[in-house]
Amino acid sequence: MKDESEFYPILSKIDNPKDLRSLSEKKLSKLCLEIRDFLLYSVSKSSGHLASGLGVIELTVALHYVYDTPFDRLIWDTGHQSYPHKILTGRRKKMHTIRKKDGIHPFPWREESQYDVLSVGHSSTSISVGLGLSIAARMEGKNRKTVCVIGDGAITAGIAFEAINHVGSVKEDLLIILNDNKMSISNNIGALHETLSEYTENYLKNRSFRREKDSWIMRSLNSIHQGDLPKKDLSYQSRDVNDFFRSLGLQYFGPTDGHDIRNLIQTIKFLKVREGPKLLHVITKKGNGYFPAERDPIFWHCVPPFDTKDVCSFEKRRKKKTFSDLFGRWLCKEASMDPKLIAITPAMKKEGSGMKEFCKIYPGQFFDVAISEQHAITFAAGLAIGGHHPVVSMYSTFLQRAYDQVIHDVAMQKLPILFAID
Ligand SMILES: Cc1ncc(C[n+]2csc(CCOP(=O)(O)OP(=O)(O)O)c2C)c(N)n1
Repeated sequence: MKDESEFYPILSKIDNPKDLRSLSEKKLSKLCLEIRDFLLYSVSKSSGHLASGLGVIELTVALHYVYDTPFDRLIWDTGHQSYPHKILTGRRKKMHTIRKKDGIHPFPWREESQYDVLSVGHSSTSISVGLGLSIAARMEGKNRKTVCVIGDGAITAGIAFEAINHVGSVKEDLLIILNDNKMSISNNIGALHETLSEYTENYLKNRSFRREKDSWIMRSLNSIHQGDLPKKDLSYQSRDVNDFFRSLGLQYFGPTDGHDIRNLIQTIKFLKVREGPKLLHVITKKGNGYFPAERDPIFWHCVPPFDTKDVCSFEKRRKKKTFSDLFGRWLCKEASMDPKLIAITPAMKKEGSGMKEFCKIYPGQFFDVAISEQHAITFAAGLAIGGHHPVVSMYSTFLQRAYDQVIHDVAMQKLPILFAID
C-alpha cells in the first residue's frame, strides 16, 4: 500500500462525509483528483467496476458535501458507480478487498454501511425506493431529503418509468439526478437516449445561450439567498426533454456539467431547497480522467486486476476469446442459414452476449432493447407469433426480472423462443 498521507493529503483525512463537509470548497477539486487516483489504484488491485465510478467523482463529492448524509438519503441506482461513495463513507481502507473473500461488497450493501440506503446490483430501482423514502420522510416531519442518482442506461427500464409516473402524480419532494454519459455497458440505446443526446448537443453548440443561462443560474441562486424562490426554473427552453419530463410531472433542470465541482455544488444547493419532484440532468464522461477508460469505456466498465504501468499488454491480453464470443460465433453461423433468426439482448450486446460481430453482419436481425428484460421477452413472443425465430440472450440473474414473461407470454403460449442464459 502507498503511504496515504503522502499521496493523498486531503483524502487521507476524510473518514466520513462530515470530514468532507468541513473542507472549504476550494479544496474539493484537488480532493476529486486524489479520489480519482485512489480509485484507479484500488481497482487495479481488487478488480471491479471502474469507468462508471471515474465518471461520478465530482457528483459524489458534491452530493455528500451539500446533503447531510446519512440523515438525508442518497440512493445509487444499480450501484456499480458507488466506489467513490464507499471511499468517502468510511471504507477507503478496505477498498482493495472488494470482490475478495470477506472483503467489502462491490455494490452498496445495507448491512455494510449506514450510508448504503439500498442493497443493489440489479438496475433501475432507485426512483421507486426514493419515492417510498420521501413519503416516509414527509410523514416523519424532520425535513429529511431524498436523492436518487440514476444513469441514462438504468433509466431505460420499465420500473424506472413506472416510478416516474408515480412520482409525478403524488408530487413528493424528491431529487432525481440523471447521470447522462451516453453509455450503458455498451453504447446506450433507445428513443429517450437519442432525445437526451440531441438536446445536449444543441445546448452545447449554443454557447451564447449557455452563458446567458449560467448567469441566470447565478441570479436564481442570489434570489434564493434572499429567501425568494425563482419564479422560473433553470431549464433550457427546448421542447423535447423539458416537455417529456414535465409531462410526467417533474421539474426539469439542466443539462449541467457533471465534472465542474463548483457548478455542481451551487446547482445542488439550489435544488435542495426547492420543493417537489425534480430531475437534474447531469452530463458526465464515463472513465473521466483516465485516458484508457475514456477511450474505451466498454472495456473498462469492469476489469480484473491490472498493472497501472503496463495497460497496453493488459488490454491485449484481455481481448482473448471468451465463452460469450463462441456463442456469438454460433449465432452468426445459425443466422447464415436462417434469415428468420432474430437476436435480442437487453443492453448486454458485447460483454454478456458476444453479439458484437453479429450486429455488424446482421443489423436487421439484431435488437438491443436497452435495460428491459421484461420487454425483451414479450417482444420476442411477438416476433415468434409473427413467424420469426428469436434468440434471447441474458444473464440468469437479470432474467429474474422477467419470470412472469417467460411463463405467461412464452411458455404458456408454447412459443418457439431460444433462451441463451449465461
Ligand atoms: C436489471 C439489470 N439488467 C442489466 C444489468 C447489467 N448492467 C450493469 S450496469 C449496466 C449499465 C448501466 O448504465 P448506466 O445506468 O447508464 O450507468 P453507467 O455505467 O453508464 O454509469 C448494465 C446494463 C443490471 N445491473 N441490472
